Amino acid sequence: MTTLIVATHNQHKTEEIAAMLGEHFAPITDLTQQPNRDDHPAPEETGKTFEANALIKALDASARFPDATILADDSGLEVDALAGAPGVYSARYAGENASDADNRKKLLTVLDGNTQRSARFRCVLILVKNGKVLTTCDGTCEGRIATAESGDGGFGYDPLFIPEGYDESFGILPAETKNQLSHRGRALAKLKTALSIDN
Ligand code: ITT
Repeated sequence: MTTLIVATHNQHKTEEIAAMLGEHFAPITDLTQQPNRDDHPAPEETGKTFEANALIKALDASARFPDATILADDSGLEVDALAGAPGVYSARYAGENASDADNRKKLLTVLDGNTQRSARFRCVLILVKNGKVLTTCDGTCEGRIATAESGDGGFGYDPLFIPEGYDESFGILPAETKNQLSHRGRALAKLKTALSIDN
C-alpha cells in the first residue's frame, strides 16, 4: 500500500484523515512523526486563501520528502456576522501563539449578544508528489456558532460549532458523525472519488 505523509503539525487532522483514508494508504503519518521532527517546522502561511496556504504546506513538505505522497490540509471557520472572519486566520485568531481555547473564547466574546450565528467550516486538500500537484479538493460544512461551549470531542472550534440539521456541537457528536458531515470529510470524499477509491 502507498504511504502518505500529511503535511501538518495538527495531529487531530491526521487522525481524522487516517479514519477516512486508512484502508487505502498505510502508514499515514504527519510532520510530527518524522525522524528529526524539529527539522520540519511549519512553513509560514502567507496565503490569502485556503488553497494558497494548502499549496504552501504541500510544496514545503514535498521538497522535504520528494519520494513521498503528501496531503496538505488548510481549513478554517467563516462566520457571516464577521464578514467571513476568522477564515484563513482561524488558527491564530486570538494571536500568533493562541491555543484553541483562546480562539474559542475570543469568538464567543466577539459574538456576544449577536443573534446572527451562521457560519461554515471550509477545507482545501492538496495531494502532491515530487513537487507536482496531483489533485485539489475542497469541502464545506454549514452550521452555526453556539452561545456556549459544549463537549470536548474534536479540536479547534468544534465545541462551538453546531452543524446544520443537528442540535449538538461537533464537541459532543461522535467522531464518525463529524467525519461524515465535516468540511474535511467532504473534501476527503471528493479526494477518494478523484483517486477512484470506493467510498
Ligand atoms: P497545520 O497548519 O499544521 O495543518 P493548523 O491547525 O495550524 O495545522 P490550519 O492553518 O489549517 O491548521 O488552521 C486551521 C484552524 O481552523 C485550526 O487550528 C482550527 O482552529 C480550525 N479548524 C479547522 N478544521 C477544524 C475542525 O475540523 N474542527 C474545529 N476547528 C477546525
